[in-house]
Amino acid sequence: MASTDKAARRAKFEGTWNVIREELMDKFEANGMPQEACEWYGKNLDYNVPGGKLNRGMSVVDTAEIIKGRPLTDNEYIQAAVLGWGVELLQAFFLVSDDLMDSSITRRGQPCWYRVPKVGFIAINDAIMLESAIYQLLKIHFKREACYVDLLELFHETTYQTELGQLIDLITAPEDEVDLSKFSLKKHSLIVIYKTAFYSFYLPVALAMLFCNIPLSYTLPSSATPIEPYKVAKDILIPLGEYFQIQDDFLDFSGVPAQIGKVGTDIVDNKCSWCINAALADATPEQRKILDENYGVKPTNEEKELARKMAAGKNGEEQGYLGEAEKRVKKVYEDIGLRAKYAAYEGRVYKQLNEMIDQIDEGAPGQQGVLKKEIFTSFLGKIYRRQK
Ligand code: GPP
Ligand code: MG
Ligand code: MG
Ligand code: MG
Repeated sequence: MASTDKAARRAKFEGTWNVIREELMDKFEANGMPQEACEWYGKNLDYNVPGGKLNRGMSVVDTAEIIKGRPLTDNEYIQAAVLGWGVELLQAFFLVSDDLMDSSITRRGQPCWYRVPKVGFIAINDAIMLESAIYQLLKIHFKREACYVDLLELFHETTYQTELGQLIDLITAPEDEVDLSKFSLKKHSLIVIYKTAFYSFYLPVALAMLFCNIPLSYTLPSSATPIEPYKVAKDILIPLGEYFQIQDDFLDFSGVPAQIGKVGTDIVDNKCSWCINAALADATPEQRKILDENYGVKPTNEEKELARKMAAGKNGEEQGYLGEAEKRVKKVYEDIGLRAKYAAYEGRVYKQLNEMIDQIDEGAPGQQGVLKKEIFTSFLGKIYRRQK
């Protein structure tokens, strides 16, 4: 896809946000909420929903067009965009909550919502309201459609899966008890499939498939064996989502705030990240000792104070600062050659995913209403070698 085409598609999708925002505000105001509350809700929506990469939301629209094999009509576009913004609202709900749980500093290049003056723990209710907004929108746009219950179930099931993932992410990373022997790549895989892959990859595609009335099973002329398209999609999208979260883990270590829009917290937060697991696999006894002693160790108040001063008037925390313990862990990562290990992993997984995608049976040329390779290659293209 040419870059201007990409920009135009993004602009079109972004253009639907105002309509959707108005609908949510109207619903809110119809409950007789005071002016002050309307302003708060509007700010919650504006601060947390539209400012991301929008890959998940736009994928719903893109996938629907690929399945139909033609541009969507104006009505279809609005409906698909509602599903896309539903995924973005779900993501906003997760991120506002996740930043509280991870004690994160910045998100999308600005302070996390809970750190905005006057917000604090009100962010918990705001997050829940972002989730409710999904169901307000589905009711307005899909109540009379045959796919309504399937859409509801899919959003609910995916939310549940993500909460399972978040739970194991959190309990594998206790604040007061660092024990690296509890980590493994197998545990990491389970965490990231649940906390990220279902909602970020399977959800947008499955929503588009339901929207396009793709049945649970169909048979193509090339083979008598029925195809189960939701299973085929899941079998590719879950490993794709796992790869995406490994990128997120790697960027948490290697990315700078100006590039990734957030300050990495995985080392200090004692997370079962891909990086620590990959490092543990190759660490010498000396390196292992450094990791044991420094992983999950918070910066001291003196280190924080110094970082603030060094940031010369700017908010030191938001620029990102490293405590001595975190620096030692990062030095071991560098000495072990984590960057090269990651590059090798990325090359391998990219090849494997392309091979899996190549197996998809698309039926006759131009056949509509079936799975197409392009659904998956476009996703892979969007994330391959991403830097943010
Ligand atoms: C990302 O993990 C996972 C989520 C955003 C899911 C949160 C789920 C909830 C039920 C709240 P992460 O902490 O690595 O993301 P980031 O690096 O962006 O903070
Ligand atoms: Mg986080
Ligand atoms: Mg988290
Ligand atoms: Mg992360």
